[in-house]
Amino acid sequence: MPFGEIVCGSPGSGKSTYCYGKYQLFTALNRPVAVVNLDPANDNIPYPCAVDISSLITLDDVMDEHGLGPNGGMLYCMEYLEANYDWLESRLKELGNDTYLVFDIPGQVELSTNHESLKNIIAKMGKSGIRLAAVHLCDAHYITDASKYVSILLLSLRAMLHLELPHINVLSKIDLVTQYGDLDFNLDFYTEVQDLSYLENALSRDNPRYAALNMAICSLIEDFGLVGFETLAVEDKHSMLHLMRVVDRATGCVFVPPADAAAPPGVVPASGAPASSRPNEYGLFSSAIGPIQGTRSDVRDVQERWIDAREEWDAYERAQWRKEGEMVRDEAAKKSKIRERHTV
Ligand SMILES: Nc1nc2c(ncn2[C@@H]2O[C@H](COP(=O)(O)OP(=O)(O)OP(=O)(O)O)[C@@H](O)[C@H]2O)c(=O)[nH]1
Ligand SMILES: [Mg+2]
Repeated sequence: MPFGEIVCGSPGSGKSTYCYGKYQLFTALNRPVAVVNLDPANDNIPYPCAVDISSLITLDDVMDEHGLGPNGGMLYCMEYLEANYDWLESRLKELGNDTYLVFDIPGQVELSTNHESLKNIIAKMGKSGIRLAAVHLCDAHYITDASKYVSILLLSLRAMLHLELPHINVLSKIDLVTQYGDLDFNLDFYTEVQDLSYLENALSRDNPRYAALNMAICSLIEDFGLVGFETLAVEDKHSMLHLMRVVDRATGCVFVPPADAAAPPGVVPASGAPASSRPNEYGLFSSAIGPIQGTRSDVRDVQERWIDAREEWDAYERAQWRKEGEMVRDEAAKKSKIRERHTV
């Protein structure tokens, strides 16, 4: 049964970059992965694209032919894809059952909040046995302003209610959050979405006219307790690994490598038994079983890494990379010396 994720979110929230990061991470872990581009406006696709909507329909053609602007054209493309779902289905089938599918979705928020086509396409994929989760990216800089934070809470809730998938909201580009000013609270306040009444002061300060309305929205969101956030810094492998575990758990995906799979670089096999009959040791990072542990699995860790002690961590990581680089260089020099000795 194929598993996968729908990567949605507002324009520029980091969807395509995350899809590429996921592709690189899975490739490093020897997990078969394919990225499907469903954004007909994606001109510079950063990742190797297994299926591209542009081979079915392009935004430029739609705009020329039907006299539509870019937004209307985008909706038309999604409706066209829905009407021609067979095209997508046959391409997904070619990728096989074991390939993890990552769908890069256009940034128009109506696609994930009120337009029907994406939802219908997802329902059709569900019927063909694909188990999907929605990963909804919101730019983390919105949490630096209380009223903008309220709007991403609402947007996330709308996307959850509309898409009806296991849903993970993510504050993306968390590494940049300090550039937009100080946070009124610790990061866990924003990710756990509890005690929103504390926002009252900030809301009255930033947007006094609608403070009461904003507070009413907050209490509604709090009452239902559906919205929460993970965090993401796409260049940070710990952050990517943590999010991968969260998504795997949401879809129920447990990755077991095939018996003849090579271990990812640096992994030492513990026994001679075939991988399929051992505990999932190569896929430790990939397992949806057990509590989610590891670096950056605690939001206080993320707070320390990107907000409280960012510079110290940057310096530490630079030193680690330098050390790793030196080790690789020494290893390569040793190998070339041995080769030279053998050739003499
Ligand atoms: N610092 C930082 N920059 C990021 C991160 N993720 C994405 N970006 C940058 O954000 C910008 C937008 O990223 P995209 O991946 O194109 O965003 P998108 O959501 O696909 O945009 P649209 O397809 O236009 O909706 C790019 O310049 C990325 O390099 C991140 O985790 N950290
Ligand atoms: Mg994109």
